[in-house]
Amino acid sequence: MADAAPIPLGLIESLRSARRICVFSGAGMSAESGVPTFRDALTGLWERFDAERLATPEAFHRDPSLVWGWYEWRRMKMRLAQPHAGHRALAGLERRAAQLTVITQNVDDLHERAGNTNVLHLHGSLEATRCVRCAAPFALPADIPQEPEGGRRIEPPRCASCGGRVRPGVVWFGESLPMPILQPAHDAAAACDVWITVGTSGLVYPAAELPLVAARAGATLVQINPLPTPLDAHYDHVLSGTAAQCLPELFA
Ligand code: BJW
Ligand code: ZN
Repeated sequence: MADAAPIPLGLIESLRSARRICVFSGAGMSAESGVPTFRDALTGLWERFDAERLATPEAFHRDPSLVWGWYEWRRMKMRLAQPHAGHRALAGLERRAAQLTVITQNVDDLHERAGNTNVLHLHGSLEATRCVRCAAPFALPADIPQEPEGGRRIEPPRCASCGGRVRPGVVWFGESLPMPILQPAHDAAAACDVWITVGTSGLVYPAAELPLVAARAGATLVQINPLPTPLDAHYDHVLSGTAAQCLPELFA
């Protein structure tokens, strides 16, 4: 990847005077930690596994061991991944900024492992499994599944209280985002001075609306992505580079 372009002076000034900052991350944020994205031509999970068909309640109902096996494979990849320089730059920013809210679509915990404490997970978490029937939380075993290639069927565990199947604690297509997370994310978007989108294609709703909430409220909008996205025209600054390149430069 070529060096990223220099940071515009106007952006440096906006960041210096900002009191409330939101960072909105997607799969591209975790890509340089070795977690595959969803829709990129080169690394996208969904090229190989057709996850648009796996990440739905209907798929889990139809073929639970296929879906559970896929999620166990991803959980293994995420546990083996480490935060990169971009995650660490955001942890440093939280220590300095008056207020930083990280709003992430990612189901990994790389922001938290880097040191951020104010993180809203719009699409849930891979580790927060629960019973499909009674919603009781299920404690996953500490050891990680070892299955490098994915695609292996694994029967989901059963709930200790009702015997129902255990499901991943993520938000699938057709399911509502959790209001206790979406509402504060919306409030933070409407109140921020600077909004920084990192590594999302901006195709999945309602998450994709949040940058527009920040724009309507008058925030300065920044996009970090090595590729163009359909929403580039809404941004004040589009930085063409990766998360691990641009974030440490922005917050050096
Ligand atoms: C880098 C990089 C590097 C690479 N550095 N960058 C309104 C309009 C149209 C449709 C809808 C709508 N409202 C609701 C819908 C339906 C649906 C939807 O949005 N469909 C669209 C696909 C059209 N939404 C829903 O169903 C949502 N629920 C809902 O709205 O409930 C109410 C309702 C129900 C029914 C009907 C109507 C309303 C739920 C959405 C849940 C999404 N879940 C997933 C799976 C989570 C679990 C899991 O992980 O398996 O969330 S889908 C998947 O996509 C995952 C991601 O969080 C999400 C976003 O993906 P992301 O992060 O953008 O990744 P990519 O791969 O797409 O992009 C990566 C980007 O990074 C690229 O741009 C790269 O260039 C870049 N990149 N390397 C920086 N190093
Ligand atoms: Zn149960």
